[in-house]
Amino acid sequence: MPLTIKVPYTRYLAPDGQLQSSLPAWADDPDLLCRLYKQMRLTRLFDQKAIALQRTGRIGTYASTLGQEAIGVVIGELMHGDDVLVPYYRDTAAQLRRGVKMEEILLYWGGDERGCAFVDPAVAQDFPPCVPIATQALHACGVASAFKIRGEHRVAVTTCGDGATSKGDFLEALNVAGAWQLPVVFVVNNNQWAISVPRKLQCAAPTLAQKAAGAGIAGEQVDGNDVFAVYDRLQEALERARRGKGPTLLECMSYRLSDHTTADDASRYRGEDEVKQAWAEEPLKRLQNFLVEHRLWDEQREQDWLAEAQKRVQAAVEAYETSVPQQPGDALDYVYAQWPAAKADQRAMWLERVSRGNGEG
Ligand SMILES: Cc1ncc(C[n+]2csc(CCOP(=O)(O)OP(=O)(O)O)c2C)c(N)n1
Ligand SMILES: [Mg+2]
Repeated sequence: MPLTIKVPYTRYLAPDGQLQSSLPAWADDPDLLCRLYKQMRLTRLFDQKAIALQRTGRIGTYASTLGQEAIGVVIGELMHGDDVLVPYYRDTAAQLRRGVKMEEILLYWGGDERGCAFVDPAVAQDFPPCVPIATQALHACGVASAFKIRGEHRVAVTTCGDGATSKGDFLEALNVAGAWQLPVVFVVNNNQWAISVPRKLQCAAPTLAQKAAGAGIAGEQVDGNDVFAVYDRLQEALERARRGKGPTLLECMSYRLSDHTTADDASRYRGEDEVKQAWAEEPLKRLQNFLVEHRLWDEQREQDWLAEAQKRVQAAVEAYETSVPQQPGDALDYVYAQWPAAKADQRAMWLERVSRGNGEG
């Protein structure tokens, strides 16, 4: 018989915006709730713009965060300035709320190294998005080890998808986090798909959060489309880590409403009914319904904020498009602190080919 592990699951807000249970005390703060909503709305607008920029050849491949805004916005809202975010490639929402500039995110997806060097000092120590699956989980443990050795009350937060939890790197990271009791929080964005592989083919365990048990750390699930649930449980996980009480794996149940990236066509491998159902449960409309019903938001505020958000996104696009292009050598310069002598020929060859207009070589 497979071992059964009971994993806590938290949801306050049902998909229609109605409360399922009474809210914790921290939620009695209209400014906070409106701020979370506005940030989610802004993120969605930016995300749509990024896809449009890719479609018109102005950035490269882009991984949309559509439908998963609650998770990222709450991460960005709750982390302290001196915590470190070690994100994956679907973390536009968290990065923006942390203070990464929209034009920096566009630079990153436009293939420009400056999209990895955030100018705001508040996020200067955050890592750039990690594309190799799950490797960032171990990097986060390294960061958290440094905090622990120095006796600093800081937390490393790392994110990944459901598919990433199958990787050795992820399981090794959980293990070391538990063994060394590191101040790290693993946020799993379970959006039900790893490109074309559905969650149920990815792992036989009923939850991904229960992987925490094997490492001796806390693990739980939340409705990742319910901003209240994510906030409540992440807040506790961060505080636990900050007080030296150990790491947490927080599995946030959500859905990837978009294609995997702009290089994908999800209609080839998943049915319309499933996507339709997921739209009925998405986080932005859910929070909006709640706010409107509690008279904290209305159509006028929505229109005013949309106009302001459009302005911000447009200004970022202009800043991105008018930025002076990097030198070709910059594509290599950040790979090593110092370019190795043994690879000097390769560098020279690259620069020579680029100068002949044959950069792909
Ligand atoms: C080490 C490695 N192997 C394979 C890939 C190709 N790849 C890119 S995204 C992806 C699926 C990841 O799915 P999941 O972890 O669920 O994250 P999601 O994209 O759904 O947010 C794979 C296999 C990669 N980027 N890195
Ligand atoms: Mg996934």
